[in-house]
Amino acid sequence: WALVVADDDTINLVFDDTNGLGRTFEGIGGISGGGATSKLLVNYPQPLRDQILDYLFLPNFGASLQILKVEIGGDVQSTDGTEASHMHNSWEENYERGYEWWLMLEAKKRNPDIKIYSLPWGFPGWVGQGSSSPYGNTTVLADYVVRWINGAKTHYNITVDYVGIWNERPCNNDYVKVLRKTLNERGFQHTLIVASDNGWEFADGLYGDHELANAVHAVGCHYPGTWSSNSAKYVGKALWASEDYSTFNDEFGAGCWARILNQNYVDGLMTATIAWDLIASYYHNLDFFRDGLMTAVEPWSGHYVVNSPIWVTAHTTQFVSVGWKYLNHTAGVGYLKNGGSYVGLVSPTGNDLTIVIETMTHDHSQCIRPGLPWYTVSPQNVSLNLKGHFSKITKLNLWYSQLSFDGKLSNMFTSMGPVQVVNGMVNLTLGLDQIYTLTTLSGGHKGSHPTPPSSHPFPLPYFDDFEGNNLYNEPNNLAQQTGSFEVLSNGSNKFIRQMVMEWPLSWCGAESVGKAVTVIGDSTWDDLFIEIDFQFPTVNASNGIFVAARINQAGCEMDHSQGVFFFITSDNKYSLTRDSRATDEVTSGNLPSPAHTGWHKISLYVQGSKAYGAFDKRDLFAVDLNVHGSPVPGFAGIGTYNYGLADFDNLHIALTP
Ligand code: 147
Repeated sequence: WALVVADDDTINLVFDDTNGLGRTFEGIGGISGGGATSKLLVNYPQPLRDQILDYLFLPNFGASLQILKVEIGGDVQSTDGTEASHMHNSWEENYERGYEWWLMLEAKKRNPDIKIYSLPWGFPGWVGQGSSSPYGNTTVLADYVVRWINGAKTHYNITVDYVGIWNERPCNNDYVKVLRKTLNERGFQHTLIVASDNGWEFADGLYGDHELANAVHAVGCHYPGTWSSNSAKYVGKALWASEDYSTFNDEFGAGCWARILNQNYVDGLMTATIAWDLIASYYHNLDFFRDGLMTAVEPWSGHYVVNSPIWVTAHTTQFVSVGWKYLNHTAGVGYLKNGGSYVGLVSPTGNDLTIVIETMTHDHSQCIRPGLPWYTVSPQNVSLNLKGHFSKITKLNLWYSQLSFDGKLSNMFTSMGPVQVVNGMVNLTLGLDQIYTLTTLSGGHKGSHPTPPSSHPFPLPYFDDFEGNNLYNEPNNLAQQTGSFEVLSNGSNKFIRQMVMEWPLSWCGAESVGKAVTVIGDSTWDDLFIEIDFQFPTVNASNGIFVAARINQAGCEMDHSQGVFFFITSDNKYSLTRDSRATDEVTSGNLPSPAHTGWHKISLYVQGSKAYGAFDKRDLFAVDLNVHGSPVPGFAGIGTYNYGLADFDNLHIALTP
C-alpha cells in the first residue's frame, strides 16, 4: 500500500457538512422472488445453509443486507418459477406455503433491523373478480395484499416495512389509494408504499394529486441506469432503484454493482438499491442463471459460491446504516475527474463519516440493462479534504477491493488498517476497477466459513416419498414453473398436491401452457427413466397428469417447451406428446384399467429416439419419437393436464428403469 504525496495533478475532493446534507440513505437489498430465485436454497444441508444466510444477512460478516424484498407469491410464473399464493382460493388462507416466510425469519434472526419489502408479480385468478386485471375490484386486491402483511405479523411477528403494487405491470392510482387506506385501517400505518416498480413516470402523477402523493413513501424504478427524471427528483419523495443489477455474478457483475451502488445516488439521487436477485438458487438453464449476489444451486452437494458482488456490497453496508445521510453534491458526493465516483455519508449523530469511492471502467461494469454510454477512467491522485465537523477526524479506516479481469484473483474487501488524516487531508492514488471505503467506524469484517463441498451433478438414482418435508412447503428440488405443488398428509402418509384450480393473473404469460408443470434435475439429462404414483382427488381434480423428460425450456418460456410428455387422463386415456402444450402427439390410446380413482403408477423411459410408457407397471407403448436429429436434452418433470388438483407420491428418477 502506498500513500502518494499530492502533486499538481491531484484532484481535491471536499467532504463538508457545513451547508447542510443530502438525502437519507434507506439501504441496499436483495430480492427473493420474481420468481422462485431462492428455490434451491431451502433444502441445503446444515450447517451450509446457515453459512450461506450469514454471507447474505449477518451484520459485519458479508453483504450485511439492509433490505430483503420478497415476492408475494401469486401462483404465477415470475421468471424462474412460481411462488405459492397465501390464498390459492378466495375461501382459504395459509401462511406456511413456500419459503419466503422462512427466508424472512432467517434474515430477521441475523439482523432484526433488516427492512422487509414485499411485492406481487401476479395473482390467483379469483383476485380479478371476473376481470383479467387484478384491478377489477381494488378492495378485493387490497384485502388480498394486506392479508399477507397481516399474516407476516400474526404468524411470524414480522413487520412488513414496505409494499409495492404490481411488478413492472400497469399501476392503478386508485388502487394505490385504496391500499393506503386499507393498510391504515388495519393498523399498518407504518407499512410504506413504494410505487410502481416500473419507470419514473409514476412520479409525474404525484404532482397535483395530494392523496396519491401522501399514499406513497418512495418512487421505485427498475434498472434506472443510475438516471432519474427531474420530475422524480423534485416531487419530494424518496427515489429507489427498487430492482436493479440482474447481471451475471462474475467480476463484471461485481463491477456493475459497485458502479450503480454509488452512481444511483450521484446521478439519480436514489437512496435505496435492490439487487435482483438476492441469491441465484435456481437451476442452470433457467432464465438469468447466476444473476444473484451469490450462487447456491446444489443442495445435493452443498456446494455454493460467495461471488464478488457480496464483497462489493460490504463496502457500503458494513459502514453505513439506514438513516445515515448523504453529503451534499459538491461537498462530498460526485464524479471523479478522471472517471469513477465517490459518495460521503454521515451518521445521524454527525460524528461518523464513511466515504465510498469506485473507479469501475466502462467495459468491466456493464449491467444487463440499460446500455452504458461510453466513458473513460484513468489513474488519478485524489486528496480527500475533510471540513466542517469532519475536520476533527484524525484517522480513517481503509477497506480496499481490486477487481481483476485477466484471470488473476480479485482482491476483495481487504482491510488496509487506518490511514492518518494530516491537516484534514488524505491522499490516495486511484487505479482502475477499484473500490475504497474510508470510514471513522472501526467495525467491518470479512467473514468466512470453511470451504464448502465441491460441485457435483444432480445425483441419480433419485427417490423422494416427501415424508421429509414440512406440511404446505414445496417439495425439495421440484422447481414449479406453472401451478403450485404442496406437501400434504393424509395422516399417515405425505404426498404432494397440485393446488391451483384456475388460470392465474399472469405475469409473463407462461400459464398459457394451460398446465401445471414442475421440473427437476438437470437440463442436460438425455436418456432417463421417471416414475411416480398419482391420484385424482374426488373434488376439483385436474383432468389429467403427466410425467416428462427432456423438457428443454421452462420459466417464462414454459408454454413453448419441447420434450417427451406422457399424459394419463381421468377419462382413462393416455397420450405421448413432444411439447408441453400437448399438441404434437406421437401416440395415444385407452388405458387397460381405470385411472380415475385411487393411487396409480405412471412410468416413462426415454432412450435415444425411443420412448416407453407404462401404467401400473403394464406396458402401454414403445414408440419412436420421430425426432429429426438427436433428441434435445432437458429437465425431468411432472404435472397436470389442466389446472385442477392432483396428488403425487414416490417420485423415482434414474438413468434406466
Ligand atoms: C425483471 C423482473 O422484474 C424480474 O422478475 C426478473 O425477471 C428480472 C431479470 O432480469 O427482470 O423484469 C425485466 C425484464 C425485462 C426488462 C426489464 C425488466 N427489459 O427488457 O427491459
